[in-house]
Amino acid sequence: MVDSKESRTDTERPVLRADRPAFRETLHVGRPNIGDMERLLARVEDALERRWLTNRGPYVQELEQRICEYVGVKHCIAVCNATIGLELAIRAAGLGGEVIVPSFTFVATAHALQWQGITPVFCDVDPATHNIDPAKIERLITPRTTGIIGVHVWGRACNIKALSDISDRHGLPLLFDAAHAFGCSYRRKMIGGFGDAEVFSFHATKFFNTFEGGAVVTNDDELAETVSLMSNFGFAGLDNVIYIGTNGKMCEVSAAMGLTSLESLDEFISVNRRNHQAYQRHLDGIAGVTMVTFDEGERNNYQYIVLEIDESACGVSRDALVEILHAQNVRARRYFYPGCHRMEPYRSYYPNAGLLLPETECLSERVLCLPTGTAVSEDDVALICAIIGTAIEHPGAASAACGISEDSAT
Ligand code: T4K
Repeated sequence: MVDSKESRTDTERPVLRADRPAFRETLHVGRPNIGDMERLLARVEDALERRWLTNRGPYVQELEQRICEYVGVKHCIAVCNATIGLELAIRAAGLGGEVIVPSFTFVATAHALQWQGITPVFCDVDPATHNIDPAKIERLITPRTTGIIGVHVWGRACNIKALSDISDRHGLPLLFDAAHAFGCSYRRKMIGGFGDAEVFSFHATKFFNTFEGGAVVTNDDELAETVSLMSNFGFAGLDNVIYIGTNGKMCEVSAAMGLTSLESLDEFISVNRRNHQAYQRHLDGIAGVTMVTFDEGERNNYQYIVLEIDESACGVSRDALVEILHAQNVRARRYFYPGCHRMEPYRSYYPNAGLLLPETECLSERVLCLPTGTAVSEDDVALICAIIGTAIEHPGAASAACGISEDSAT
């Protein structure tokens, strides 16, 4: 990080050089937020003294209770990560055959199906929301369809009403990959209680983290019971296994981190919101750069700073901009490039899937994510935006100065 005095001077329009990046230390998308370390270490010490380290220990139970209260949902099953959480929810909801999902998501959403021999049927997204487009779902329903999974991309809720109507009309279970959406709401109700179940991620890169972790949340008693049993090998009491299961349990140290992170949740959100507003201010008016915004009437966690780069309007491609930012030690990310349908095994199974996914294809060529969170200051944001400004005003010079070939500048 540059010191604040230097960054203020530089932000007017920094001179970009490959041998002296604007940031001395790399800025990452997904740098973990850490709460009160002393409280965390005290909890870890307690767990060690108790010698109760996993298998739904007291911290896990407390975290589950706190999440139920925060989200306003009946059941929370804490799990070791959201990918396993999705697999559990999918299996417990009885999905098989084909399931309709967006391709514009982290590959875990599709893998959680394919891992169990279920075919993900990719649906295009609405370019305005980046979420699955309800208007394109029904044409994908076949006799083999057993469910729909919506993804609340960037924490912005799917069109839950439209998805629920489709699910009701066709008698299809509806799940949500809510990996991005802890702390967010839809129509003033916290995400977590919609559909048959929702799955949060508490991975280190999420604004609220348990190192690795996640949770399946639901208001359905039976589904909750099944997920809970399946997450513990299917054990329903000592020596009595009643389902196929896996080991999806969260451990006590992760839950200790979760309880500690929860105590700083408001602070994490307010820093993210501050940074989001700073990005908006600094990027305002740069032609060809559009920032994903959030409905201020809803609760948001603002954990993703997402830009869409329109090369025809700004003269620089998204990929060239990413290269320039990387050369300046800003590790911008191209989530979710190139889309699940262009990753294995899906691109081999469905080589022509892109024909039905024009919005996904277009979006995955335009989107980039920038660093935020408690490791990123407002001065950092100003400097990142100034780098983007320079790159767009002088693309050739910026690329050359960053040691990037002229060809990749556009
Ligand atoms: N569904 C959706 C829609 C998701 O986005 C995700 C995960 C899932 C499901 C599955 O959830 P989990 O099973 O993970 O709970 C990262 C995260 O690993 C992944 O959790 C997240 N989405 C995805 C969007 O981003 P990568 O492959 O980009 O991670 P990686 O290792 O490149 O880390 C990202 C950046 O974070 C790096 O530049 C460095 C920084 N970082 C990372 C870690 C782990 C740190 O500074 N400290 C750290 O400890 O996937």
